[in-house]
Amino acid sequence: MLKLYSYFRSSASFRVRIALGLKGLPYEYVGVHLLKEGGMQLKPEYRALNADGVVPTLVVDGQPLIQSMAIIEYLDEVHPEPPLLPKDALDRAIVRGLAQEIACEIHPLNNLRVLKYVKHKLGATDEVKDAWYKHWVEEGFASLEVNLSQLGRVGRFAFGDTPTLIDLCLVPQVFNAQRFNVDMSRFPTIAKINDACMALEAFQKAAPGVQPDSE
Ligand SMILES: N[C@@H](CCC(=O)N[C@@H](CS)C(=O)NCC(=O)O)C(=O)O
Repeated sequence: MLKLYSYFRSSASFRVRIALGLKGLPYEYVGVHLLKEGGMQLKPEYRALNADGVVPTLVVDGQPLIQSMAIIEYLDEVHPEPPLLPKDALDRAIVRGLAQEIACEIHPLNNLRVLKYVKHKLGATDEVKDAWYKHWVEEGFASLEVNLSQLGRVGRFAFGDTPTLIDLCLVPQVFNAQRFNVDMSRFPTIAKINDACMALEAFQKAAPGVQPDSE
């Protein structure tokens, strides 16, 4: 009953794929090519599901759900095991805050439509566009690295010894950072958490390289 509209390289889709994998939920994968024909996400058929023209969209029994963080929280509420948020309200706020450092502070600045605007409307060269991308990842990762260390709750994963919403956001953002040659040795805590996550099957199966629409 679950249908995921996704693009293999989309980090927001990657987050949801990890959640589905950790929860062991089967789903139908529908590839939405973000580049072909100017972007299939901008076609009226897709915008009828998600007016923003972005992936992912998860259709649950015919109801489209948008926004990866809301989708993940929905999945966590309906399928509580394994939990992706801590039980304690204060801990939950901490986890949401660190996850949102990635989802709200880094990712929106580097989204495809932002990069397209910077390049095609503002006339940035590829070098300038890539510098823009790296700048916001490096600035965001620098803050996240400090926050994770100061908080002192890093275990095997970002918050303790089981994956949480933070890890679901961190791994796809590291994947993107590596594509843009960000030097991850500057962020040893984030790099270590990424390695621990990528040892898990749910993260491996959600990775861009093994999706049905992977190129
Ligand atoms: N805040 C949204 C972001 C979704 C988003 O920006 N998705 C990107 C791929 S990671 C996208 O579809 N971009 C298409 C575009 O910019 O044209 C979420 O978390 O679901």
